[in-house]
Amino acid sequence: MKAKAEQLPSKQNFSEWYHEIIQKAEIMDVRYPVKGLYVWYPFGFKIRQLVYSKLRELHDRDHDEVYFPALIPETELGKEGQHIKGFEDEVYWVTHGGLDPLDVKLALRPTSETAIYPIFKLWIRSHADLPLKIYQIVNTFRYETKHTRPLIRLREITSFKEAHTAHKNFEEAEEQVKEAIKLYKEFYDFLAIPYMVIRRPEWDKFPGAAYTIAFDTIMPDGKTMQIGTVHNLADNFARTFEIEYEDIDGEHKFVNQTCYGISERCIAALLSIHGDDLGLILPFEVSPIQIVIIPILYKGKEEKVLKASKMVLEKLKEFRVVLDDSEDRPGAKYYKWELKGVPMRIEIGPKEADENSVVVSFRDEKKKFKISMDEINSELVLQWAKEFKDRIKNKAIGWMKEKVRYFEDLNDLADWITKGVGLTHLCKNVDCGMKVEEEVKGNVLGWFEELNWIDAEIDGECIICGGKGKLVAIAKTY
Ligand code: P5A
Repeated sequence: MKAKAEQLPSKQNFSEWYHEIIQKAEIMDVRYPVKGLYVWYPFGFKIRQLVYSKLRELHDRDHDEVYFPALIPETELGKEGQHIKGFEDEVYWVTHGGLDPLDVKLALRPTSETAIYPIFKLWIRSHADLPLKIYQIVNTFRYETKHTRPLIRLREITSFKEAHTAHKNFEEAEEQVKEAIKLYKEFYDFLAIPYMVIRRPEWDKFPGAAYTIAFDTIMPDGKTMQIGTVHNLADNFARTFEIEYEDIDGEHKFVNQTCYGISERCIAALLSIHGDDLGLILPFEVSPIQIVIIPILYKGKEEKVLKASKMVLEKLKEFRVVLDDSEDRPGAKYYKWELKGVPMRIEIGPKEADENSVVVSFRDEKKKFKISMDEINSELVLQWAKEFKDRIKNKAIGWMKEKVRYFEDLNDLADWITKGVGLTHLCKNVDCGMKVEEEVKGNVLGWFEELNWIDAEIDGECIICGGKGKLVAIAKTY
């Protein structure tokens, strides 16, 4: 299982860098013999576990976790017209049980609306059953025809977190959309990943939704990646699946629903945005190893240095700490743990052992500093962890700001989106949207819901018709 310790390609060649880091840092084994399916290595799986336990914690505040089956009868999957139209090209079908053809074909879930909502019909009787908020973290299957890539475009999405909610009316569903956006913001802030919150245009919303709001981030090559979506389904699915409740006044009404999802693309973004030419850079909270202690061993002084190292290990045992007392040279040890993204390193040589001190450095900085061993405690480590996250977040925002530019000229916009994200103003007319996509050969991500780190005017003239427009992002996308 040992990955080769050769140098990584520079992150400037992002595609190669990504391909290599996924394997060298032992995130995924890409040798599984089915296209678009990959194997999680133990190290990658630990990152997944840490990231997803945060996602669970956030949902557990006011959602219940459930599990629905992976197989969906064709009769249910096909019920909602828009939904099936959106997914029919992507569904894997189970047609046989052994040698017997099945009476009703079964779809491997591409997402679970049509598995869950027939059961919502049974669970929801009265207004007292609402709101209903559930989620599951499961695998889903999509027969993707665009270029597949580990964590980014999968045919088996192994970590599909999908939440589904039902409410009394459209307004309450709309409130839930806002809640879900808040939840996703908290999640991505936790990972120090900058995002844009964008309302998708009509032609790019989730099949069956009234509207879709997406989280997009910018990858190192300037292309954007959708790292989560929140959909207001209104009563579209409720009408199809007859999900009704009895209101206080005895009247029967359809529920209004929302759903929102995040996949392991959140991990792809985490690795890609923070990593550098030396390897991964992981925030303290989601790093399988948070601190590495490296004893610098000289002949005759080993015992003292190891004793001091073990003392530090003991002091920090509440964290995920490794004392690397292997035979490797210090340089090889630095290389190994840098590649794995370990945020903090503590070195102890004979001099430090004598002085009762240690040398501390962080994965994102070149500088080292000395500190007395007595000063090290968990409060200080957590303070360092917070400062570390602030630094990598600010660095990511600073970098992304440079990748976003405003344009009033179509040719300039077309040139730029081969390198980054273009901003311009666009009206809501579908023809204008189609025209701009055609002219610049990119995607209209949609209209900004909020600007956070983006510096531009919300209102302006539509770049196509000159009418009243709002700020949009246009980009090449993953
Ligand atoms: C919301 C949850 C849904 O499926 N149903 C339940 C809704 N939305 S979605 O936009 O189609 O998908 C949610 C997010 O999943 C990621 N994603 C993928 N990740 C990896 N490989 C894929 N093939 C893939 N397809 C979608 C996107 O981040 C998307 O926003």
